[in-house]
Amino acid sequence: MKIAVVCHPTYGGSGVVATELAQGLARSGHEVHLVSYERPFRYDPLQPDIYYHQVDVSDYPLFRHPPYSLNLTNKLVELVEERGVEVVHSHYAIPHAQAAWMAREVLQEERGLDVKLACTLHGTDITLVGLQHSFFKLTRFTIQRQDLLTAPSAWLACETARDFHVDEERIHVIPNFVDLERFQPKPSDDIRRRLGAADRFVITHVSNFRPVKRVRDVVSGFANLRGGTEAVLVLVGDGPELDPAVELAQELGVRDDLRILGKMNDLEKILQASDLFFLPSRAESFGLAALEAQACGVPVIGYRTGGLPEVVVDGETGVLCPEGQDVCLGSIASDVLGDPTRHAAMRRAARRNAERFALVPVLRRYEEALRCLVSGLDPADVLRKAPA
Ligand code: GMT
Repeated sequence: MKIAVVCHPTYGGSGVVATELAQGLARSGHEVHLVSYERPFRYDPLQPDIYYHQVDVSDYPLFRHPPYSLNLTNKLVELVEERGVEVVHSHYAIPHAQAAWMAREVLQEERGLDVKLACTLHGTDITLVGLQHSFFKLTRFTIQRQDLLTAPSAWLACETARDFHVDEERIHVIPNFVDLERFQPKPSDDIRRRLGAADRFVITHVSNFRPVKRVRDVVSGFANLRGGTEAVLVLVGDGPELDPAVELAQELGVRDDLRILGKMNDLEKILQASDLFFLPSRAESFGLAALEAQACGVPVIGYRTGGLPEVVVDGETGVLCPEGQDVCLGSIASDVLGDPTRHAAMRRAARRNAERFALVPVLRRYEEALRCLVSGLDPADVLRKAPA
């Protein structure tokens, strides 16, 4: 197949899933065109058979806001006309589902070509941004017109069906996936030493530090560790909530226990050195970071919201507290870390749980669904049969 995969290049789960899927499809022999306005951060330019197309964003002085969606649409039209792309797979609806739909209109009208459209909804495109009045109607219209819609969790599929009036049967749940070779438990005394935690526990949070991640709860939860639990809090990633989180750490007297590492490519090294992972988001459609942590044998402490209960088995591979109860995050973390037998059992269960989301089987589900589209068949038939 000839597939265009469109994504945001920024530090975040949708870009990771899109890039790793594009690379996997290319390894399976498909011609894949990865399209974005910057090189996605997990993209490996040395991999053969994958073509990266950077969309030129018009900077004419008349435009205070460059019309990126139009440049992207034009690029997709070109890819179909010149490279014979058969299916456009958008990751994160806004503005990709709109651009793909416009490109198809142009191609049908001008050339009589029928490119297929697939869209993977990722989270805030549905739960936050797409619901904004200024986006809602166009988002609803264009997602309703995709030939294939997928969501990483049953929870997000349900939210989409309810808020965007899409028949829930039409939204197929294909979970996020993890490279179990890269993300695996490994002894990491050296990294622990470098974190100043040779004889302390390591609690880690990874995100793009946006309000939905509730990073202040990560810090207050950490500050609520009960007496005797000696730990450092490692923060990986960057975004608007980082500074307020550091200020809160200062106020709560735990600033010296923070290790602020910024954005990292070799995230697995930090996860392998971690004892617990904190992810108390307001609503996480899936929580790819929680999956990568579990693959490294790191139990997850978070809130029982969104799709996280589909990824973390409460009480076995981590603990999910009632939403907003940051005190619970700290006390549960102290309980787990204070009980080496329970902690070791959770570590093993976390790895086993992550094995349900291995890269290759998930990749095959996407591949079969896209193949159906291109052959004019209904992807629902193969997706219904495939294992959950
Ligand atoms: O940051 C991104 O790339 C998108 C982001 C979002 O804001 O929607 O992440 C989402 O997509 C990931 C991959 O499917 C999921 O694992 C994350 O849970 C999800 N984030 C949220 O729902 C907040």
